Amino acid sequence: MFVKINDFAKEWEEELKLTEKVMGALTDDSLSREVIPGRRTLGDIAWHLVLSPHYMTGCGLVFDGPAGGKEVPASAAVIAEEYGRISRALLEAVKTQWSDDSLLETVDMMGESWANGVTLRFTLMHQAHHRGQMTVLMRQAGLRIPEVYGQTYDSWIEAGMEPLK
Ligand code: NI
Repeated sequence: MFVKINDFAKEWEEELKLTEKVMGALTDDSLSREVIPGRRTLGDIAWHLVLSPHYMTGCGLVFDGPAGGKEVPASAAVIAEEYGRISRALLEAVKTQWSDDSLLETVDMMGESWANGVTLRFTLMHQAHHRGQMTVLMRQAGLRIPEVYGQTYDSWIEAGMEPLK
């Protein structure tokens, strides 16, 4: 869990930039790529990452949700733009509305009592989880994957190196 606002802020700033790189590589056509037929699409997962920071309002933070509500936009650019806005709105709300003590306060989350610092950690990990799902679907959709935590197949090739298997 996070016990210092500053620690969360530093990690979230880095992570939101990685997520923005992934969101920025989406195309409108790729949004309909499904995990398996009839299940979540790449657009659904991307929009889930736009919606989910707003769940932190359940812990008492106040900031606007994404424009358009739960409906997944048809435009990859709109999804990327809304992600950038809401991820920074969450950061700003945490920095201006909470103190380090707020991170120790508990709130009922999914039937359990969670400290706000735990919920922030969950939010960060949850984003990384779905971002990983996105990069697989993006590769399957023929898109170039940006580097997230290391080099990609394409960047190995461009560096004149043998891609790792
Ligand atoms: Ni989720």
